Amino acid sequence: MDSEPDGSCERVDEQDMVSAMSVEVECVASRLVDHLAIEHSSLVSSCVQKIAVLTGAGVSAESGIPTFRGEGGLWRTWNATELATPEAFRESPSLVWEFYHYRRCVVAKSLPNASHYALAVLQQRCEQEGKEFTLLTQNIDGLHAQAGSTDFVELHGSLWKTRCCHCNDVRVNRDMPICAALDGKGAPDPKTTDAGIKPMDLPRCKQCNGLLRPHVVWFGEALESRVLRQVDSALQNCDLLLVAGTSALVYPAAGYVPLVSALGGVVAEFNIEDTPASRSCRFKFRGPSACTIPQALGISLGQLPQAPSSSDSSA
Ligand code: BV8
Ligand code: ZN
Repeated sequence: MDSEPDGSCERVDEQDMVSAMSVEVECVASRLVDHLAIEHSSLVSSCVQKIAVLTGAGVSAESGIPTFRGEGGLWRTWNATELATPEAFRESPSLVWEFYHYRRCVVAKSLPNASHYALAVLQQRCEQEGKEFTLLTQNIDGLHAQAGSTDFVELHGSLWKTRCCHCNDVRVNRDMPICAALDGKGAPDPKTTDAGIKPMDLPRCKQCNGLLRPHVVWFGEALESRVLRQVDSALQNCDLLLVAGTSALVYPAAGYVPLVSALGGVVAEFNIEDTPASRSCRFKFRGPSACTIPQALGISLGQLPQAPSSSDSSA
């Protein structure tokens, strides 16, 4: 990174970056640690003043949470895009609550992985260095918060919040099960018969006893205007966008990569394979994100807070 005599340097020194990084990085842990630590610790170089990160289900895959399109993306005979809709909830609130109860059970047993921790460390670093940093996640699992990320934007809501269909009261709810009728329900096996729970026995609002729904954005529903404003301010004049673990197929999030690239920002993609977003990405880090994200950020795993191992959790 050549600096100008006055110390300022041209935004993202094209040639250096391209020549230094025009290799698709295969994530072969040991060999790469040295390589990346040397080569890429400048991914977030002094020229980069405004950083945004967009994450998807792939960053939680190594925490044991099935992605939407990967292995385990099907629940019973349904794929998530069919059940995560207002129509499905209108037709069978019991079935949809079984689906979300199952996901709450899976996530409740999961811990953040190095992807989540490295992004929390990146946020701290950026704040120390006076850089603007915004984490945008499509994930509703809350693992970014558990890893120490703060003020991040949950584009599609949270598994751990409910909203009343009658009075719109929104509140955090970590009760497991969220209501007695769902206890032991939600099994993903296609042979499982739907519980057919009566609406009065499903989660009810403490304010008005109305039917509660998960406080998530379903397909066909708009994102909250507050969230859209936060996205806007994060992506305007964004120097560097890190996009991790997303298939870039669901909008509006899938549009953020080409947008930043079109606005002259640099995009780095972390994924185990190419996606429709890859063509807008200057850097492609291929491999499991719990490996590639810490390396590309020059964060050695030793620096990451270790998720308490199972023996600790019993403490
Ligand atoms: C809306 C919450 C409008 C609920 C979710 C334009 C074109 C086409 C369609 C549309 C369009 N605009 C709108 C649409 C319709 C729709 C849409 O995009 N449909 C798609 C399917 C084509 N969008 C909407 O409906 C949105 N709303 O547009 O409203 C509107 C406006 C005004 C008024 C009324 C309406 C709402 C979209 C949000 C839906 N809710 N989630 C819930 O979770 O239950 S979306 C949900 O699915 C997730 O949040 C996420 O966004 C998406 C899943 O995608 P990913 O997270 O990327 O996961 P996926 O499994 O697909 O991929 C994982 C990736 O990780 C893979 O690439 C894999 O290779 C990689 N990977 C795996 N392991 C690893 C890894 N990478 C690294 N390391 C690993 N270890
Ligand atoms: Zn209510």
